[in-house]
Amino acid sequence: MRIAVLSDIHANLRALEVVLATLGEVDAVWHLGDVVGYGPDPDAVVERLRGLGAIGVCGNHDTAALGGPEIAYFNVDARRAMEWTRETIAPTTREWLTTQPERRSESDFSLVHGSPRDPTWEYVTTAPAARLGLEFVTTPYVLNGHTHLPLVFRDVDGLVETITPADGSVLRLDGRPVMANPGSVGQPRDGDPRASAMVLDTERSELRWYRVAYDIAGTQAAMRAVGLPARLIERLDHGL
Ligand SMILES: [Mn+2]
Repeated sequence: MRIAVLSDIHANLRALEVVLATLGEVDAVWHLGDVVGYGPDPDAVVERLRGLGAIGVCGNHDTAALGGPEIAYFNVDARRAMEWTRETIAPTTREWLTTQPERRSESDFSLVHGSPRDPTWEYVTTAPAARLGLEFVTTPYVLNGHTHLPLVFRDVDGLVETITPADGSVLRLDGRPVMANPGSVGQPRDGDPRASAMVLDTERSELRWYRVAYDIAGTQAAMRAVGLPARLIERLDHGL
């Protein structure tokens, strides 16, 4: 099976469509949360994922969109965008978001937004944090998002190594514990404004990363049209 692994789409439909076209034929779509928030197309993105039969987990922006207390911890721009998201989303979007669990496991893979220890909030950016997360699950592999950074931690005989995947990078899954982050479809933060995504090939036991250029100006125009914060619009140019 070829499985698209998408995280932090953040209501960016243009980025999502180009990513799906680039990844090509897939047998399944797994998402790692933060489907909505920041971006201008929450209903259309959820509709698209629903149509694809995507399964996944909720992120902190998804639970905030449902009225959760997470919004209190957002910065001023994220909060304004979330208030708009809450007012905008259709009942069907709300229903779909409600069905997304905090964590799920699919064969050898645990899916979470932040980390296995704290699916809602923990940002895994260091090897020690990854080690604690990997100890928390019974599957060899963890797929996570939240940081918006394509990043891999692999436990090599008790030493956790850090790998920063680029476009086209391939990681072979050989049984050693791995925590892998596809990066963000809708709001990359590693300085590369292109959408980031990953494909899991279960026959070959490998992960492959993709970076995909999309119509950033189109997303920015859509954000401007609904009055989303200027700083959120601008950061898409820089991938920050
Ligand atoms: Mn996010």
